[in-house]
Amino acid sequence: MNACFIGLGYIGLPTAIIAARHGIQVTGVDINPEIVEKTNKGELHIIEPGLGELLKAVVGEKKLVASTTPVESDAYLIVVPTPFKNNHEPDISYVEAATRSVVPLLKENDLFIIESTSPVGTTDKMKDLVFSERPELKGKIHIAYCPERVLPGNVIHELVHNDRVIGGINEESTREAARFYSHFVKGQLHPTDCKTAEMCKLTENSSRDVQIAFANELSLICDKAGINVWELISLANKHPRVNILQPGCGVGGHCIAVDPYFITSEFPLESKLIASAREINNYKSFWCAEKIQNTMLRFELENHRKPCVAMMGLAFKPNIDDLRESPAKYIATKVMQHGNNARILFVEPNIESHHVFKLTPYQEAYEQADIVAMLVAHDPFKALPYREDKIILDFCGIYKK
Ligand code: SAJ
Repeated sequence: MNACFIGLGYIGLPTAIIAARHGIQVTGVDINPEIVEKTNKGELHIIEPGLGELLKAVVGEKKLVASTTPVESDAYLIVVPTPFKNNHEPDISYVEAATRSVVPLLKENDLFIIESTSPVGTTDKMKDLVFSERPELKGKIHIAYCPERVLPGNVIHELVHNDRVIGGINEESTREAARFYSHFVKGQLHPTDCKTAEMCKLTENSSRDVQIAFANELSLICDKAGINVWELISLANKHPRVNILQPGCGVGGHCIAVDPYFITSEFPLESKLIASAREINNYKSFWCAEKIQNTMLRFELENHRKPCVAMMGLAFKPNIDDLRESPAKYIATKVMQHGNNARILFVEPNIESHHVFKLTPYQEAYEQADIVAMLVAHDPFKALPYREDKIILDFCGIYKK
């Protein structure tokens, strides 16, 4: 069976590799010629543990070939980004462009699958686009929406073992899409229609955003009430049916912080809780920056000198090197802009260097700082002994104090 994956990013490339590992002849397509070139040399352009060896194997066996243009296949998978415009309107132009690129190649009995996180109704729109260009294919090809839910850093395992939702435009499409995934997915395949599958992906991530917003709101309340929010949540979670998540310095990444807008932009009157969760999580980052700045001012008033401040962590979540859409980066930037030449040390143990932030090793920064802002709960920070002689702003529960 031949499959053409359009989009060789954090999801498309690993999925193309796994499919190739399971006997599917794969063409991986990307508009970036450098990505195509690197992939054909068996070199990864993304960071994902264990994926490099698999890529080398499938490229060596010629089971995966990268190209800048799609080739005729039996199955086409759209795995391109779906960002949102600055008014939080979802942008499906990449999905549309990818769809248009394969329309001329489609033939009877082909399978067309969208994996990209999309606003509800996108698959139907792409179906209409295909059939308006190729009316003779109406009812002759299978079209489905099949979202992914893998966690960066654990992609290889989750691609194979996670359950998947298979949303066809009709039952036959659902069946054919499930047959395709059964080549390499060991998790359960759950059939449904394409709109429900689109909404399912948005629901999963919006539910998490709401849960995190609850934890962040608790942290603001506890700060005012003089209660240790970490102890409070730990005690509440002793209840057999309570599971409150952890406060942080905000919500980052291009999933949890983005997907809820796909719902609120389409259902603005109905999605009040989802919308306010976004506001709370965005406000938390602003609140953290304010707290650091106020602490710096108070230090200067009491000590008649400017403080040395350590900003511990820049990544968007613990123990990764990805700074995209990172709240910690936003906070570090705000503090740097208003630092009125206080000495600010930036720490990110998962990257070597950064083009904006001059990095300091975390032990050195911790030692030198008067004020320590714990922004991201990276494991190495948990080994740093708590120091009563420093002002520690623990936004992510390193010490749970
Ligand atoms: N966060 C908190 N407190 C928590 C958990 C997370 O503040 O208790 C923050 C993190 O620091 C981070 C953000 O939320 O800034 C998102 O973190 P995440 O743990 O949700 O990780 P993601 O965004 O890499 O992965 C999520 C996952 N979705 C769910 O858990 C429902 C993953 O399964 C999805 O595949 C991924 O989004 C995606 O691509 O949609």
